[in-house]
Amino acid sequence: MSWRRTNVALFAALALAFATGAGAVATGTARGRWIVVAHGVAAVAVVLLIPWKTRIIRYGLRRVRPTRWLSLLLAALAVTALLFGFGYATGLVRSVGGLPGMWLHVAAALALVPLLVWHVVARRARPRRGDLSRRTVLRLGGLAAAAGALYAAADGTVRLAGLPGARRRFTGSYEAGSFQPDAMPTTIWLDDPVPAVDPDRWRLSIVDGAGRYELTLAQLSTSGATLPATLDCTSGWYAHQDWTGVPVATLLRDLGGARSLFVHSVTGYGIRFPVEEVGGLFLATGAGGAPLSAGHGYPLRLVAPDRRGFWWVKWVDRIELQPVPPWWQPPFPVT
Ligand SMILES: Nc1nc2c(c(=O)[nH]1)N[C@H]1C(S)=C(S)[C@@H](COP(=O)(O)O)O[C@H]1N2
Ligand SMILES: [Mo]
Repeated sequence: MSWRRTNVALFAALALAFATGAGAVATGTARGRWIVVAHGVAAVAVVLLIPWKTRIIRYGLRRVRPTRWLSLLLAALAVTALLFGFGYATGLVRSVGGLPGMWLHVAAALALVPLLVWHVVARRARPRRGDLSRRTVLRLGGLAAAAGALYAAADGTVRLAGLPGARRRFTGSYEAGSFQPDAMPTTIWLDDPVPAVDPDRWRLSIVDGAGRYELTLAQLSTSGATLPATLDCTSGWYAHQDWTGVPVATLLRDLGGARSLFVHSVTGYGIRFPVEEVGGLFLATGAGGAPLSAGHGYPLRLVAPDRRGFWWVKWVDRIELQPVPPWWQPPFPVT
């Protein structure tokens, strides 16, 4: 492959890997399975391009540019992201020094984005006539086909060899502590502290079309409804639990033309749901027949089936119907 085509193909593969990676983190239903597969195929395409890119890099290093260290750092981060990605996907390397491999994978990928943008701008090549030629399209198609075939072969090998990677959920997560809430990891999205909530003073505020009212923990605990649902954290683990608590819809007296439901935590964390989803939401006071632990959201946490873990707000103290449109919720919460 020519240098130009190699660089264009590599950029396309990296851009696809980034987009599908973000998509994989957002998806919580089996319909999103193809995003995770496309992420793997894009990663294999990057690997296939390494021999060609290596030649370009060797040549480029003959010119002594002060910025070459940035380019080399970019290459190192890309290789790091690939290694942790494949390590996690196969199950061969699931953590390093106590840090989840998925977390390291995402950290390396996010760190390389600004460097990649700089690199593409600083070393840009002007588009040429032949860039969209039949030959280029055929080459790119060939690369995509090869990457797809190699991905399928690698996936089959992981299954045949019985590697841990074969037991992942469609999101890429590994099972951890199903039906044993005490064995389930506790995860904080960014920087929340685990709050000490005084159950006697704690109240759930409900704001709906009919106004505001409050419930005590004792009042919420009488329901005894249960809901089996799977918590799937974007850091790469999932757990099935039988949650006990109250369906959110039974607490809302009047939707009053609201467009979203804001679920607020004692810590200040909060998530906004489209009002169409309130029928599936559940507020849990317990899991596995016992009250929630402090780490898992005592006294009350949200259960949002088909949504990834960061939507499952812990230590909930207020649910509020609002006229605010649901897209006001960023795809990944910022705090
Ligand atoms: N208030 C609050 N709720 C939160 C979080 C948080 O940081 N703060 N983390 C979320 C994330 S990322 C996940 S995966 C789940 C983890 O739930 P667990 O700790 O009970 O396993 O809680 C979610 N709810
Ligand atoms: Mo999470």
